[in-house]
Amino acid sequence: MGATHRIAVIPGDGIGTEVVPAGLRVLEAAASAFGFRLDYEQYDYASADYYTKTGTMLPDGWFDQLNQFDAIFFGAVGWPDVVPDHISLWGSLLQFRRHFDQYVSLRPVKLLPGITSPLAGREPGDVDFFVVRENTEGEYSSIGGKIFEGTDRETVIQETVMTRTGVDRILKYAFDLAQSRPKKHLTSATKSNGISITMPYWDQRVEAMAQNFADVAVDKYHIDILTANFVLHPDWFDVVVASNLFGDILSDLGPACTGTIGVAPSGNINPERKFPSLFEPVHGSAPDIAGKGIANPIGQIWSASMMLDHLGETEAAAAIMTAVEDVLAVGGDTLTPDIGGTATTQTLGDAIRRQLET
Ligand code: GGG
Repeated sequence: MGATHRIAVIPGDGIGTEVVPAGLRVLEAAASAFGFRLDYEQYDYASADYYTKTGTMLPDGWFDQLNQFDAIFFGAVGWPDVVPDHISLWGSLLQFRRHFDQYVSLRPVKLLPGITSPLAGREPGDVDFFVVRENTEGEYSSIGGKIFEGTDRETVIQETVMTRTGVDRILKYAFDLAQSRPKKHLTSATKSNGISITMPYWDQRVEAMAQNFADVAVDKYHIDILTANFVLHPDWFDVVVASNLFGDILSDLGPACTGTIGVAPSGNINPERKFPSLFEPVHGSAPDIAGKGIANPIGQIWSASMMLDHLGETEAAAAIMTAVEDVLAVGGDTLTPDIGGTATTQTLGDAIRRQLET
């Protein structure tokens, strides 16, 4: 038997509770096919149900509890009928990202076989890039305040935070990734004509970092035209690096251009491995389809593959993606409605698990 990996499982809210079991069944199949062990512990916190019971999203001691694990396998958070979104997000996922210093959000964007892109004429291979999102600072800051509340002069302010350490380390990660890929092409997103202090600072740090990567071609775009080019020319991109907010937006738009956000995975990564990294689909809890059993499990299963890759189980990680692509290429009855079928979450998840076992 190979290594044992300790995994904290947090399904969270809505379709998170439906796609996580599908991801776990695939992980189990990968572990037995490739001879390693997964020790899971499942937690009910970081959810609206937990908030209703306790008045808080996380228990005291969550940091020490989760810090014992090699990785965290997360579903989705958010149930606005019960907890305002900013409270559920700041009370859970953003705490994990900050306290475990998961400063890289790595989000692959790839057109998979059997999925029709809404962009005419695109084939698998045409769209295959990464969004690297800064994950611990930037526009997601809690610095600000409200004055003159309830009057005509009511004023709200929220600051963007960019530190040299924070900007340089995400740029270094993105440049390293670009250098490791055949195209060696990095695109940086800002809005440095309108946001006149933090964004030009990001641009300056890109220029400084580029000096260390002479073989990486660098493009800088303003976010507005960049989003247009995601739709018009997704084949232009290789590694796209952006601040917390812009990276979040780009990593929903990218997968939408490849047919569905339902397949999109992400890793919230602490590259130094000082703390556990967290793997979750890009999609949220999707209250509109939650409870119907029709959510696409591929974003969660692809996140499982990224988690195994991070844990050094590279063959198992690759085999999961081959199984996903094989099932999608056959198509038909096993696909969920978002990709043109009528199948349930469990049917598609089980088809991928069976493919992995063959
Ligand atoms: N699985 C992703 C998820 O639960 N997303 C909820 C959300 O609102 N995320 C915002 C963010 O990633 O910054």
